Amino acid sequence: MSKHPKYERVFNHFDENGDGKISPAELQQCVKAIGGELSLKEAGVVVEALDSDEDGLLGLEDFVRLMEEVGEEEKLSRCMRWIGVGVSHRRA
Ligand SMILES: [Ca+2]
Repeated sequence: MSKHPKYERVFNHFDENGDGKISPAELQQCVKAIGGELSLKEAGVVVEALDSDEDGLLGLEDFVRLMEEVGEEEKLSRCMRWIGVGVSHRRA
C-alpha cells in the first residue's frame, strides 16, 4: 500500500505510539537509537523544518523527504549528520 515500504519500516520503528506521525520526542529517540545526541528542543527545530502541514509532527511524507535528502545508501548515519546540519542551518 505504501509507495515507500523501506522508509515506512524505519518510520514505523520510530513511531512508538503508532499514531502515524513522528513527534519531536520520537525523533529524539530515533537519533539516540542510531548513537547520536539530540535535545528535545533541537528535535523540535528539525520537525518544524520538515513539517509540511504544520501540525508539529512529521508524517510519513515528511520523513521520506528527510530520508531522500540523505540518499538511500547511507540512510541513517547520514540522516543523523543531515539533522545536525538542519539544526544549525534552518531550512526555509
Ligand atoms: Ca508518533
